[in-house]
Formats: sequence, C-alpha cells, structure tokens
Amino acid sequence: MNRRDAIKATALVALATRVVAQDAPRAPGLTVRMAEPQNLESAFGDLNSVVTPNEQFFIRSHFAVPKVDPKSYRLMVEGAVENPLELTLADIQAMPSVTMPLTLECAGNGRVFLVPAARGLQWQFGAVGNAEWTGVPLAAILEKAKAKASAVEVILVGADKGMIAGDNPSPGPIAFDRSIAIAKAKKPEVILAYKQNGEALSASHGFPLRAVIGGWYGMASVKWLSRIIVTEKPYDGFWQTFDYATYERRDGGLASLVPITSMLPKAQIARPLIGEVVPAGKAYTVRGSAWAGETAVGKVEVSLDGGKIWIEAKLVGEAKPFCWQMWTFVWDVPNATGPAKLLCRCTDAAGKGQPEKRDPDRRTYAINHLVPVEVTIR
Ligand SMILES: Nc1nc2c(c(=O)[nH]1)N[C@H]1C(S)=C(S)[C@@H](COP(=O)(O)O)O[C@H]1N2
Ligand SMILES: [Mo]
Repeated sequence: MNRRDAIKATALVALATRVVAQDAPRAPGLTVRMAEPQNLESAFGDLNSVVTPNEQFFIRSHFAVPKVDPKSYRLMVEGAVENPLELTLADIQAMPSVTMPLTLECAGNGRVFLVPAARGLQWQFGAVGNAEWTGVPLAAILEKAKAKASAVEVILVGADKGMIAGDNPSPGPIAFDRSIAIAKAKKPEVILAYKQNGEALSASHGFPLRAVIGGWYGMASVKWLSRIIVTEKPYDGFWQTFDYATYERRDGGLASLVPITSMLPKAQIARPLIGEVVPAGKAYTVRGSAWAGETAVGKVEVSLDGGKIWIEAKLVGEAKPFCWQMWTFVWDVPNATGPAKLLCRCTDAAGKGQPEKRDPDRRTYAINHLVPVEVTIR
C-alpha cells in the first residue's frame, strides 16, 4: 500500500466507524429478515428478562432510515387545532416526562407459520419486544395545540419515505404514516418517546422521536415522527388500507377492511426452541411470555398432548398494563425418547383466548392461532 492508499484506507475506516456509531451495537443472535431496509428479528429464545435490551430489540422498517438532524428537527402539529405548533426537541424534552414499559409486537409476527406461505417478511417468534419508553404523553401535545372538539383522528407521519412496488404501486414516494382515533390518542399509554430503556433512541428505532401506542400492534408506533395532523374525518392512508388492515364486520357477504389496532392475546414459548433436544426423564422449565394488547393477561396454559389437556403455567413478576408478562411451566419430561409437541395459549382478563386455526380474514396480520413447538426427547 502506498501512502495515498493508506490515507484513503484510514479515511474509509473512519467513515465506516462513524456510520456504525450512529446506531447501537447489535446482539449476534438477531436474524436478518431483510438487509436493506434493515429488518432484524430478536432471538426470542434468549428471553430472560421482562425488558428486551436495546441491542436485541427487533427492527421493522419499510424504508431506509431517514437522517434527522436533532438541531434542526421540528415536530409540526397542525390540522384541526387552534394553536398549531412547531416544537424543537428541547421544547419536547422540557415538558413533564413519563416512563413506562410498553410491549410492541409487529402485526406480521409469526408469519412464517402461515399455511399456505404468505408474502412478506417471514418472522417467527421474534418480531416482538418490551421496553421502558420515556417521553411525553401525546395528550399533553394535543392539549398544548388545543385540538378542536371536532377532531376525529390524529395522523402520525414519519420522516421516512419510499416507493411502494408490486401490484398496486404508489404514484410516487410516500411517507410511513398511520392515524389513531382521538380517544386513543388521549390515553396515557400513548406517548412520544425519545428514550428507550434509558438511552436516547437509536437511529433504527426512530431517533430523535417516535410514537409508542401502548396495547396496539407495532405499525401505529410511528418512528422518526415529524408531523402530527389532527383531522375531522377518518384517514385512509396506504398503511391502514392496503397494508395493516384485516377483514371485519362481515355481514351477508359484505366485508370491510378495518385498520389493525389492539394486539390480540398471545403466549409464546421461548424455551425449548423449535427442534431443541430435551433430556429424557428430567424436569425442564418451559418459559416464555404472554401479552393481550389493551386487555390484561388472564392466564397462560400449556398442553403436552396436542391441546386436549391444558395445565396452567405460572405467571412471573408483576402484571403491568400494556406490558407482556413472563411465565414458566415445569415439564416432567418422560423417560422415553422420541418427538414431543408443546402448545401454549393465553386467555385475556376478559376471557378471550387464541384460535386453534388461522382465520383467513386476518390476511397476513394479527397471527395468534396456536403454533406447536416440536422437540426431540433424548
Ligand atoms: N416511520 C416508520 N415508523 C414505523 C415503521 C416504519 O417503517 N417507518 N414500521 C412500523 C412497524 S410495522 C413496526 S412493527 C414498528 C417496529 O418498531 P421497531 O423497529 O422499533 O421495533 O415500527 C413501526 N413504525
Ligand atoms: Mo410491524
């Protein structure tokens, strides 16, 4: 290498280091579901604390991560408000803050289990995580902006943009956005967060500011939040009509597409992993987590016989609203070698459980039918 090459190499290394330093280091256990834009799945089998460490938190991004300069950043609040706002990051951080654990599950989590196979990212168990989010309640922002009494919805707009390809291509680049009903927008579990587990948001998770909509599937938790538009009629943007909508209100052959909101009850087994070899004739502590969206987890049960007999698992730790709960179940593994099948299910506090079979009305979202974990006893 001559001197000029050496200088060039050093410059490249410096550049590469700087690019990497924009984001938090990632745990080696993450699975790449898409390289660009980066979509990473958590190692759900590694679950051993109620809070998912930032470097293990799944990433679901539809477009490239937008570069947002925190100094020139402004959050615009407009539409059906008496007092439109243009807030700096400092303005937002000067407001009274709240910190709360909220669980986010991608509406496509579990898509790999759909039969026949569905298009889209093939998430297994790891497009879900739980973090302590710090920020300001959206309600406080709406109050500051004096949202009108005629307000129906709040549209949250991200700074990321791109083209939608495929059968129904977008006419040009569109932003990632999503509306939520005004009643939900004013709930305390809806926050605009600038910290995740006590650290500034990383670029991948929405730096400098993101929405976190407690109880709802992840798509409404808009990252890189740039605009809030208060509207007097329901919004029908791409991300709640073409995408992230399920068939509901079926009535005499009429089916309407309704935007996905609350997470459905779901329990997942972290250990054993699918295909794990489990020692024969010993006790094995099965563990996992369960969540129920806007409702509390009522109970978690495990079946070892394909769903005939269900035995209650032990819920671990304190139950917190909009936050998953860990559970364990001591399995007395038989002293005979061969295959075994474990099932788990969550019933929410209102008595709603998980379906045994997949409901096709849900298209490729809101996947909470029972999925067996098949292992080998040896
Ligand atoms: N601006 C923007 N916000 C977004 C997305 C996106 O692509 N762009 N993806 C959404 C989806 S589908 C999910 S599941 C969550 C994932 O959040 P995470 O990447 O921090 O895990 O972000 C949501 N917010
Ligand atoms: Mo998602």
